[in-house]
Amino acid sequence: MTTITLIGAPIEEGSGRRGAAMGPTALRIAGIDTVLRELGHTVYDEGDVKPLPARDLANHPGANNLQIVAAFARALHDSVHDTVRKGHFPIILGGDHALSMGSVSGMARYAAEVGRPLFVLWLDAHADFNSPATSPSGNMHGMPVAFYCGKAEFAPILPADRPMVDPTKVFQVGIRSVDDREREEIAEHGVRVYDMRAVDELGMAHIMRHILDEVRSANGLLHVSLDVDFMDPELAPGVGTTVPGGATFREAHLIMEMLWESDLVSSLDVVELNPFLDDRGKSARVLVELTASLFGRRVLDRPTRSA
Ligand code: B3U
Ligand code: MN
Ligand code: MN
Repeated sequence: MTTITLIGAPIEEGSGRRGAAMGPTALRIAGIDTVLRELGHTVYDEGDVKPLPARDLANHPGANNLQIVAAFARALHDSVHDTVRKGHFPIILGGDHALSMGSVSGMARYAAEVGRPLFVLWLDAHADFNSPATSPSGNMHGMPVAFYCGKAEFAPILPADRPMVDPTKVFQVGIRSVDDREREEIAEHGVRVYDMRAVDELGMAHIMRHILDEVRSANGLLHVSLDVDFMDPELAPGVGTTVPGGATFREAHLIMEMLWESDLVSSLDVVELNPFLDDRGKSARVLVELTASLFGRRVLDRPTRSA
């Protein structure tokens, strides 16, 4: 059984609209701690991280709300790193996807300390590989992957000599909305993209087996970052950037069940939930159900994981 620490990150300034700051509360109300305890895990809730506004950074025309985004990134970098060093599994309750600048960087620091490669499974409609120079919107929730891979020019949000993630160890699944410059960047840096067409042609199980085999054979740590818009808007409408043609209920649960069986996952972000746009808590409940599947809830016992 796992010892889990919940870390709330009520950031919405990385997205272009209000509402995602209510995400951590909605996930708590939907009972994320209770389902994990019912599965036999030990759960601590740290409450919400306290951002310290990053007044050392100047405003940047290509990076909206840079100071507050940086403040959350710094706070999360430290708290995720501290949590995982204690031997706990961090679950970051978002909050918009800019928070992954901090959470993934904190995991990269830990991975470097223990001498293991960090892999990232990015479940999203978007590639989030923009930078202040390429972003069409300036919204920093479209930039975290380029940031934690160190592949674009950013203000000094975190130290420039921190461990970066190798972009060829980032697996993006469910992608269906990519900007022109972003498309060039992900190809140039070798990000491993399984777009929705790949999901349709190959099937989710095949893709996941491939990813998990690679992480296992490299003795890697695996950080999972789940953006609500990965799922089809019919299933999870509570997000500011819905894109049609997303993952189904079964595809999303299959991923989570395979992740649990793999025993490879070290950390999780649940991001972009906007309760203001949700349909009576529907998306929050779906996210809690998916988290339960990632932590061992299943229909039938299947002989794979030993723990
Ligand atoms: N690629 C666009 C839109 C976007 C990215 N991520 C989200 N939206 N959630 C951008 O603004 O970077
Ligand atoms: Mn995203
Ligand atoms: Mn997205």
